[in-house]
Order: sequence, then structure tokens, then C-alpha cells
Amino acid sequence: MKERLKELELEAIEKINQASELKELNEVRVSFLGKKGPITEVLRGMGKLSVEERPVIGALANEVRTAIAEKIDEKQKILEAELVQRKLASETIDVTLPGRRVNIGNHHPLTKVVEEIEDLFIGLGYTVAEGPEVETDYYNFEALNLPKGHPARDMQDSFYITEELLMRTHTSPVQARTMEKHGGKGPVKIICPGKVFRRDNDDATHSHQFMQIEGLVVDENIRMSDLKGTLEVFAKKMFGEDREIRLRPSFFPFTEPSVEMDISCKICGGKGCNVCKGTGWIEILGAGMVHPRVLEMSGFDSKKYTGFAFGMGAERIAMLKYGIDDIRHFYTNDIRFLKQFLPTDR
Ligand code: FA5
Repeated sequence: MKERLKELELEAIEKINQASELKELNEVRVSFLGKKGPITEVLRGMGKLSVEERPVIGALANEVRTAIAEKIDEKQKILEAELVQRKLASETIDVTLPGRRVNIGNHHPLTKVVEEIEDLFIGLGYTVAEGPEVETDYYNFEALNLPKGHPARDMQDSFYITEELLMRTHTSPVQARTMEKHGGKGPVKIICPGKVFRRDNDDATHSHQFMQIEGLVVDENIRMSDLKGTLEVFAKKMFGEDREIRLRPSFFPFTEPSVEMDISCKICGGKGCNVCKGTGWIEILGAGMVHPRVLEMSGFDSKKYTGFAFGMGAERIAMLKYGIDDIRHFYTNDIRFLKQFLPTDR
């Protein structure tokens, strides 16, 4: 029995040495020291031994059991330490690696231009006003000196919803709505960006839905020179000092006198191309002195108050600013086009 115990010890030590995982080691523990293990069996068979042999074998069996248990504990510590090392190695973070790029959205070029124009006018003391996209015939036309049947209504082909409701064709109705709210008291100084809709045929510079930004100033002693100065400041800030501007006499029923402003074409440098239709100029806005009848209809005394107004096409401005050759790029959502307007730090 002594030999059997010695053999068991050697066998166990070999298995302990071979164990490379905690799980294996635990199996060795169960198989040698468990209730059904060989040492327990030896102890159970002690009854058959002589009285002299019993304490000797009993002591030896305990010794062997303790030796195996100690060896297992030792090995367990080694394996646990190895496991921690392996974990640390596999979870090492290389802080010098470049970060993963997170693709986030970006403002649409048109939104950027509109915000830039808003900021510019806010800096000049204007506030931002809004109005509905589905508008009444009254505010879109009648309050702007365009009674029903007026031939100038043909200048803006409209999408009608009912006889009295339409998709607004310009942002000028916000002029009438804002003046009405002021109850005949100046000053009024607003800009109004928003979507407008016309039954225009889409081409390089026309879209059936586009953005306008309206401006309106009403106060005592507002003159044409104030309008001209404002438009010049706007154009120089937006396009740079070197771009040419021209004002042409024009006609709008709601302003008198009226003008249109053109900017020299950036695409062809003024030589003529399909964007400027060979003229070297692109029309970006209509403007003028608010017609006395419009002031009166919105509750202002036209003997005391005068005002100027302008309405510009945001897409045309963005095209001139960035050298974009077709207005349809703004609405086709081609990612290759939109990506060109990412901030340079991304
Ligand atoms: C008007 O809409 C007037 N309400 C502007 C105005 C306001 C005049 C206040 C006087 C006082 P017009 O139809 O010209 O005007 O349009 C103004 C600008 O919108 C144009 O100069 C052009 O830049 C832009 N625009 C007009 N039609 C289109 C279109 N189909 N697609 C893209 N931009 C357009």
C-alpha cells in the first residue's frame, strides 16, 4: 500500500506539471483528492490492515494528500498569474494608433450660404422673420399690389391648391405679414429666408422649388441710396471686393422704382457660358423702394414712412460663390457633390 501511495503521488505530480489550464488542474484535483479518488479509496481499505500498519499508512496517506494539495495550489497560483498576463497582453491599448474616423453629417451647401447671409444681415441689425409656405392669394399677390387679373401675376407661374391658396411664389408675402403685425409703426428691419415654388422649367439656373431670402426695411427717411449701399455691402462681403456688380432698372408691382442686381459670372470669368447664358452676368436679386400702396395696405402712412425691399435667390448666390455650374446639383443629393463642402478639418 505504501508503494501504491508513492505511485499515486508521482502520478499526480506528473499530471499537475502537465496541466496548462486551470480547468485541467481542477480535473486533477477532483480525480486525485475527490471523494471517489484513489487516496480516499486507500483510506477506506485501511480496515483490512493490521493494527500496526494502520497508523503508518494513515499518516502516509495524509502526507501524500497534503503534498498533492500543496502542489496543486502552487500550480494554481502560477496558472492564475499566467492568465492575468495573457489578458493584459491581449487587451493592451496602443495609445499612439490614430483614432477611428467617425463619419458624421454636414450642413448642405445651401444651408451654409443661407446661414452666412443671415449672419451678415443680423450683423447689420436685422432680425429673422418667417412665413408659411402654403400662402393665401391675398398675401402672395393682392397685398403686394397685384390684384386678381393683374398681368404681372404671369411673371410668377404658380402652383395653386385652391382658388385662394397656393404654394408661395416668393418670400415677399412675409413683408406684408410683418408690416401688418407692426401696426403702422416703424422701424421694420427683417430678413426672411424660405422655400418658394414656381412652375418654372428646370434648367441650369432655374428650379421649380428654390430658396429666397427677402429683406425689408421701413422707417422714416429711407432712401434708394440706403438700398444701394446695403446691396453693395452684401455683395462685397459675400463674393469679395473684386467681383463686379451691376444694378439694372426693372419692374415689380410692389416696388417703385425697381432694380435687379447682377453679379459677374464666376464660372467663365465674365466671358459668357451656359450658366450666364453668354452674358457674363447672373441675376441674383430683385429690389426696390416699397410701393406706397403696399405700405398703405399693410397699415403704414406712406407720407411718413418709406422703405426698401429685396428678394434674392439663395441657389444663384451659392452657385456664384462656389462656382457651381448647375442648380440641380443642390437637389440631386449626389454625395460626391456634397462631400466637397465638408469642413477642411475632416
Ligand atoms: C421676386 O421674386 C421678387 N419677390 C423679389 C423682390 C423682392 C423684388 C422685394 C423687389 C422687392 P424674381 O422673380 O426676380 O423676384 O426672383 C428673385 C430672385 O430669385 C431672382 O433674382 C433669382 O435669383 C431667383 N429665382 C427666380 N426664379 C428662380 C428659379 N426658378 N430658380 C432659382 N432661382 C430663381
